[in-house]
Amino acid sequence: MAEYTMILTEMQGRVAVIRLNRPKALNALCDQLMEELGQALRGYDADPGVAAIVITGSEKAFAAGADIKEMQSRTYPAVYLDDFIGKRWEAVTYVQKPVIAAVAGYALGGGCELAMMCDMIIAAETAKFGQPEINLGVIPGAGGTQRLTRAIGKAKAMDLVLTARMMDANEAERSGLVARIVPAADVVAEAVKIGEKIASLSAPAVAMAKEAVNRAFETTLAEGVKFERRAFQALFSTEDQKEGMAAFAEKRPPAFRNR
Ligand code: CO8
Repeated sequence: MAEYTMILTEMQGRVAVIRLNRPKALNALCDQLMEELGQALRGYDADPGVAAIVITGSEKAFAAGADIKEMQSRTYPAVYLDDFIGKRWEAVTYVQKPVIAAVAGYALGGGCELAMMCDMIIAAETAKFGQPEINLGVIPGAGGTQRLTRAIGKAKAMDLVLTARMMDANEAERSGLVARIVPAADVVAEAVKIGEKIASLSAPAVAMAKEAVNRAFETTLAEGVKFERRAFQALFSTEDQKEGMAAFAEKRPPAFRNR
């Protein structure tokens, strides 16, 4: 197992939990933290013992954004040549297994963007979401203007991005950003429970379901529906489809074998 200094990792059954761990900086997402997160995500995605991944932070902050102190002196040529954001930040979007963000406290700027790159957000009652980059003389740079707008619509996205206003968990749930709200003490347990449910299902079906839903963000309705139909049809080539349907007919729980 790799040595990490800015994240903590543990397995809970077949669910991998990655905890962002820079408490003194409210989990500000510096380059090293993002490198470590990417490495952990790639490792878990390749590990057949892992069915789902949870990313969480601390009670006070999921992440208070990209590391402002690390960014402040950067120049355009430097961020351009380094592909700042691209390489390091998009690792989570390449993961085939479901990734669940368990958010307590602040999810601001790059922290909100990281949560939105995950497949689902479970929020503690204490969660606060925002894109306050405008206060710093910049704009969201890791997909915030795009993913937030698709998730909650133009009216609220403009409100947040132009004014730096934060949204609490209730507003985020009402607006469609968040799947569930739970008491702060339960946020990781709830996300792990979802991961465990996923672990009991057929991995090829889970991966295709995730890919198909994500396709809705990338393409037209007609293309998305066509993609879904092909994926649905392809699943008839799996043993798990035969098992799942036989188990239903025989009134017994299915025993999926991920093939
Ligand atoms: N970067 C660096 N350090 C931070 C950050 C951050 N984003 N957020 C907090 N910290 C540090 C503080 O500087 C402070 O450190 P120190 O004790 O050494 O002074 C420590 O964390 C605790 O913070 P506060 O004392 O400010 O704690 P409060 O409880 O008073 O306030 C807040 C909490 C409201 C969350 C406040 O810290 C805050 O406003 N933070 C900044 C939020 C922000 O602007 N986020 C957006 C950052 S820009 C961004 O994310 C761009 C994304 C672009 C894509 C990604 C590219 C890599």
